[in-house]
Amino acid sequence: METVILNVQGMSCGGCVNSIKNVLQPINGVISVDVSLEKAQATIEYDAGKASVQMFKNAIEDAGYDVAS
Ligand SMILES: [Cu+2]
Repeated sequence: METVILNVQGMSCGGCVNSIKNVLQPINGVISVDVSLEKAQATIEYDAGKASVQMFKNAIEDAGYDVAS
């Protein structure tokens, strides 16, 4: 199991937090998702054999937010 922390730009409220959780949790291989509005971060535990950081970035960007590299 791997853990990655992504810096997410553009979140302004709890609805944004839920939006990001909702796009990350269904990705195959994602074990847990924690999103902090205060830190502007998403912490994702995942199985690296099934999911990748690039998939998470794409999902977050498709939802209308930006991921700082
Ligand atoms: Cu919001």
